[in-house]
Amino acid sequence: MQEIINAIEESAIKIKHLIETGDTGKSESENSTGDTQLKLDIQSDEIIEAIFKKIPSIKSIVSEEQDEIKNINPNGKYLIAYDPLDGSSLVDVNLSVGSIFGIYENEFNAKNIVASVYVVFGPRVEMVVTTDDVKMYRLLDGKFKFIQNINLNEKGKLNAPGSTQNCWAPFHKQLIDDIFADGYRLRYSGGMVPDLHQILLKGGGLFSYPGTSDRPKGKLRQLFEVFPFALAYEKAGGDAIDGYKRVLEVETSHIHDTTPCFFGSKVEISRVLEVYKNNV
Ligand code: FDP
Repeated sequence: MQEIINAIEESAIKIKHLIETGDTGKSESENSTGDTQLKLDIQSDEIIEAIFKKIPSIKSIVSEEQDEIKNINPNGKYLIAYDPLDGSSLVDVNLSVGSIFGIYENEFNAKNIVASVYVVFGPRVEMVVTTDDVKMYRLLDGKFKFIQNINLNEKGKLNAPGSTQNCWAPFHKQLIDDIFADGYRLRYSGGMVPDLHQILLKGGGLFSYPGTSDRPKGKLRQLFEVFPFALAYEKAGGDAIDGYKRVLEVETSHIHDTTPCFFGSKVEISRVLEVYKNNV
């Protein structure tokens, strides 16, 4: 596992340089989910793939930017699903973005996730590694240094509601309105990595990306985005659900499947469950 973490550190240093100097324009192509790929998406993907290909313990990789799983080492132990540059459309306005990695064994599905890593590229570069606990590192003088363990409080103060309000179900809108009415503050940049990182570091709250009228299964991808953060939230003492159950119990039938998702501290997630159970 350590060689994978080292590889992610190496890729993060290269991607930081790419973000700082690269072209933020669109490419000619779309990814499997139908998003127009930016040149930065493709270049970040190439950086990570080239580094992962040198790691003997990696059996297979699959990127959000690609259609298929790539088998690298038949004797490798780990399978890695990654989103090379999540929120890449925010680079041109100089907001934070991130890379997300889900590390699996045997098969790409929630039951088999054994670790996750995300890197936040903001004013600082930080890497959060989840195994049995959640550890944050910061890039200082060219090296990642351990800063702190991350633990969520029982209840937080932030609310990050995703998607477009006119596509929300009425009961979901009511839930979000009620949370704000109770004094929660809006924190939503449109980048999943910094938005979830903020809630983790500020002690708690709720991030939601529900099923909507235009996307009944939500927008966020299970293997590349939802499961890696679900592991981090659970190990930090919070929860991650699809409205009804743990997202780490959601089945995957295709590598690019999406799922509605809610990440937060215990109190906020119980509140979501309470509302959703009456609205199946
Ligand atoms: P993006 O499409 O810019 O890559 O991964 C998808 C994502 O960003 C997340 O980072 C973010 O949380 C979400 O989309 C934002 O979607 P909405 O604008 O629909 O809320």
